[in-house]
Amino acid sequence: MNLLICTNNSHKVQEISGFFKGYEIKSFKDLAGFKAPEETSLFFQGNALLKATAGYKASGELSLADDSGLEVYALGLKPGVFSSRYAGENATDMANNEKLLKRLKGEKDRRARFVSVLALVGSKKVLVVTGIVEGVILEEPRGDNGFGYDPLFYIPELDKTMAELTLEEKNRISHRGRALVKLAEKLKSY
Ligand code: ITT
Repeated sequence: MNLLICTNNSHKVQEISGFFKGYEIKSFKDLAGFKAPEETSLFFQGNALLKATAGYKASGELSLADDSGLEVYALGLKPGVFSSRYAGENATDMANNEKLLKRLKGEKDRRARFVSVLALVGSKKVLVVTGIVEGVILEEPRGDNGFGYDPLFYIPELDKTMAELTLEEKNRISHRGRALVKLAEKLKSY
């Protein structure tokens, strides 16, 4: 069975692949000449469906997209769908993290959550699931694993940031991991 993971983010491919043992995995990077669609929706669901639908049209294979982001309560749930572009188009993770720390300077309420919406598009039907993990934004980064805002995202129950977790540990508690568990359940009767 083939699965197209509709992303250009190699970290997402790594995290998602672990849930699809036995599948032949490809991503957008394997589709010659393919250009990922612009993420024009203001909702995770909308962008996940845009990416999964574009992947399915281009490949004809079962296509799974993740649209995800960080929602910070004191910032009115920003950066949200703009998480990867917070410090500008093509911003680096470091620039995004620096902007976040600047925006939260002096802020006492540092609660935040990661949200992942997965959309699966295939010949039979469309599945959409959501996963969430709650945490707190630290004042300084900690840890080298993961990507994006992981070094700033502290999980009190584990006394670790997301970037201090192994891939397996992150998948067990992360927004994406939680959404993938829900998707696996739905896939049983796909
Ligand atoms: P694709 O659109 O190609 O999948 P992307 O990284 O641009 O790749 P999104 O548009 O869904 O993906 O943006 C997600 C951003 O949210 C991501 O770049 C990070 O800044 C942040 N993010 C999402 N999940 C994260 C995670 O597990 N750890 C840290 N940051 C995360």
